Amino acid sequence: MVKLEDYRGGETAWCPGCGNFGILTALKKALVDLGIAPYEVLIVSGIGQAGKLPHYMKCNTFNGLHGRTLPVATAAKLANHRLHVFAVGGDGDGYGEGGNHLIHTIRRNVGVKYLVHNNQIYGLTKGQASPTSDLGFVTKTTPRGVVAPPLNPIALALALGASFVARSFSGDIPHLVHVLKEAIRHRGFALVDILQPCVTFNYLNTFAWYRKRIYKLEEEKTYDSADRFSAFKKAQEWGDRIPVGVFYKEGRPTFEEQFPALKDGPLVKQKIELQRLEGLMEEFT
Ligand SMILES: Cc1ncc(C[n+]2csc(CCOP(=O)(O)OP(=O)(O)O)c2C)c(N)n1
Ligand code: SF4
Ligand SMILES: [Mg+2]
Repeated sequence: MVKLEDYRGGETAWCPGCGNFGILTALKKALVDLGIAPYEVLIVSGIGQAGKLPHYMKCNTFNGLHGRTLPVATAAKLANHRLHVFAVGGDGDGYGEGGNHLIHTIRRNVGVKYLVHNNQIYGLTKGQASPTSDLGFVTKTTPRGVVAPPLNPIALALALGASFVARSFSGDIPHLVHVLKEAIRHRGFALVDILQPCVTFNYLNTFAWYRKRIYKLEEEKTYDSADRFSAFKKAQEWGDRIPVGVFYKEGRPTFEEQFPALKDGPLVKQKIELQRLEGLMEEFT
């Protein structure tokens, strides 16, 4: 039986009280609840405080360049589509530097689960405004306040035809575990935007600020997560009331399901014809 200790990784270097801890705990718990063992999991990350998460878990991990998690995760999923592949990163990493990759990974419906630690700031580089910083938010690089409106990741994903779009809060671990389990069970790409307070640099979007505003879509009896237009309407809410939960999900073919070469099993398990490989290598010499 899989246990939480099986996933225990290295010493953490996050600030005490950081919202990232809740995400680390919830991800391990969701995997254990679903009986998924560390050898079946790959976590890909780029650069940032969020990008350190794979260092703190014992499983397959890959730490690459800032904003480039999704191409790596896509390649890994195609090489071994039986693996549970996660991409994790910050709001800067995913919605700024890696924005272009997000668009095309959603469009392709690659079976990767994408966890965005959305602290509405660049944490690792000491507190510059990010694409999701609220209007008027003052930082060292925006001393008169942010003037561009924030990117809305939920609305963006819905508009691109994402097959699973959710938001949760790192201060509510049971809710986050529930949403992560839903995302893992979903076939295809899943975006989970996680509201993650940065206790050192984001003085505005604190745990208390979120707790006052958050409400759960699951508790709205009439909410239908199969209706993209209702989801789009909910995605516009931000400020006094902030919805969390699964905004939208639908079943549609995944990217990897459509490759004939993968029908015989994962590429990593298939027999390689060495002669063909040698021929290919020769072309590069
Ligand atoms: C190509 C590139 N550009 C910029 C940087 C500098 N840099 C490192 S982390 C970071 C922002 C991190 O913010 P975010 O992705 O929100 O992660 P957080 O630290 O908040 O978790 C930046 C700009 C870099 N390492 N590589
Ligand atoms: S700077 Fe912010 S995001 Fe980074 S570890 Fe500290 S509290 Fe967390
Ligand atoms: Mg950030």
